[in-house]
Amino acid sequence: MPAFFPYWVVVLHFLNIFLMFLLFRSGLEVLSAFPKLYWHDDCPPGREWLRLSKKMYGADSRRPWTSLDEEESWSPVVALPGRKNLGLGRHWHFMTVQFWILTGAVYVGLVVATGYWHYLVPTRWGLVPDSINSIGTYLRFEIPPKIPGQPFEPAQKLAYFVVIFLLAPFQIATGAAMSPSLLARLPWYGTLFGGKQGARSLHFLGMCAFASFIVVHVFLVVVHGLPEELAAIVLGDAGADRRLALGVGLSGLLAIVVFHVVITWFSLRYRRRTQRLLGRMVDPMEKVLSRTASSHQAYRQQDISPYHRVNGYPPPGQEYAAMAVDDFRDYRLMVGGLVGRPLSLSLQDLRALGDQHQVTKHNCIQGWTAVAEWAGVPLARLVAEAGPQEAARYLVFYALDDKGLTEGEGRYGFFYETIPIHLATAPQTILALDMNGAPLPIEHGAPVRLRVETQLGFKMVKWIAAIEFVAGVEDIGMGMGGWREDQQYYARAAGI
Ligand SMILES: Nc1nc2c(c(=O)[nH]1)N[C@H]1C(S)=C(S)[C@@H](COP(=O)(O)O)O[C@H]1N2
Ligand SMILES: [Mo]
Repeated sequence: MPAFFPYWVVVLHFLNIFLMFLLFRSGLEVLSAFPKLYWHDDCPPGREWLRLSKKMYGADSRRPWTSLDEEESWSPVVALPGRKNLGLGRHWHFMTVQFWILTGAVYVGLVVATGYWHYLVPTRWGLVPDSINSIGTYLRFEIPPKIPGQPFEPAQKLAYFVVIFLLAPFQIATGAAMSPSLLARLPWYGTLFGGKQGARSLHFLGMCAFASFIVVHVFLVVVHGLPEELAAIVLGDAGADRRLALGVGLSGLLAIVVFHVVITWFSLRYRRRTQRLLGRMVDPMEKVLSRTASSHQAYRQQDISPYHRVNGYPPPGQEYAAMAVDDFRDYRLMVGGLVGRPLSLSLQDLRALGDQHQVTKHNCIQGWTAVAEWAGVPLARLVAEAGPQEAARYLVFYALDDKGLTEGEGRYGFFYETIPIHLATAPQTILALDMNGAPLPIEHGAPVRLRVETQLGFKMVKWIAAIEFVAGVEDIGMGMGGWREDQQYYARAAGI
């Protein structure tokens, strides 16, 4: 039998504290972008079971609003980095989660290899009544006895087991169930959790469970006798020098606090650098998911959401309004760049290129979802028609909405996004002309919008004016791969 607190437990326990706090704070940042929780993927305004925002927008509101208006600015004291930085919060979350899973895997590996699992894994049902007894003992303000020959009392062992072997995997599973690529590839996986909104809600409740565990855990460590317990978990030996243990323990906690202060400040001060640095660790993981996944969604007509949120205000100009009253008769989609055959296509030309229907689920990066039927031209047809040159690697979609005019908030420029050519030719990538059996409504992107069903919503450019084939995205806009990447520091990778 190993010592009760071998060094690897001490080290991994500390690493876990360090990573968990990063996950808590960055998770709250993600939540702040859509601080509402639902049990159904239709998620209409007003039907949320939890709303952490005072703002209310009705589905029937007369004042135009978009989902970005629902975003809240949370303090950097609670959220990482705070102040409406969804893109950077996601970066921190996805960077950290890789290390957290690795830490967990190493821990479980060692727990199994060393036989430490005897202390953590219940091997007889009697542990349950014993745990209830233990809790009763605590409620009489006494400390229950340890299991003979083991470091923990029964309720403690059971709680650790539940947290390590049930709650942690549950958080990973519900987290994965929010990835649009994964959901597009394996829609059944989402249904295990009641859809993406179910997964969001459960992921949030899982976080609450983790937080409650930590509070009770710390409280009971104090109750059990802080000096010895601290010596045990900091130095691996309950009999070790207490002052040393206190010193090391406090230094560890202080180091975590200082680290958080520094990265929060850095993230807010140097947003572009943070986006690039963390992107280097997040993009490869996203690539693995996004590369292998292609969308095969086939929801039924009755799954179509009665209410579909809007993100992005329509183009405000006279020119667009004039085109719209004319049912876009004068509209032309320009296709150019590194192609053999530049094109200029009217809506009629586009309709002649194909008519693909699909009922799919939209995943906005903020967290909301909605199911709709989209119909239009497979983008692969248009790519074939234009004949990309050897050097063409990305497609740029230029839109008609100037965000400086429609949104402000210090952001400016016409909306655009890029996608790699392999996504352009994916089976459910279409230029949509119709939504739910009618021509695209203005707010959803009339006359033409992109649908790339493995990606987050921000890639699906509405009000498309032109498509350009390019070798790289560095020279487009600010070079980060799209307007939201440039201006809101989102990841270019949009499969998670
Ligand atoms: N031109 C343009 N396209 C855009 C946006 C925008 O602001 N402008 N917002 C994007 C985002 S973030 C999302 S979630 C979807 C929303 O599509 P919907 O309004 O049809 O629901 O459009 C995307 N396409
Ligand atoms: Mo979005």
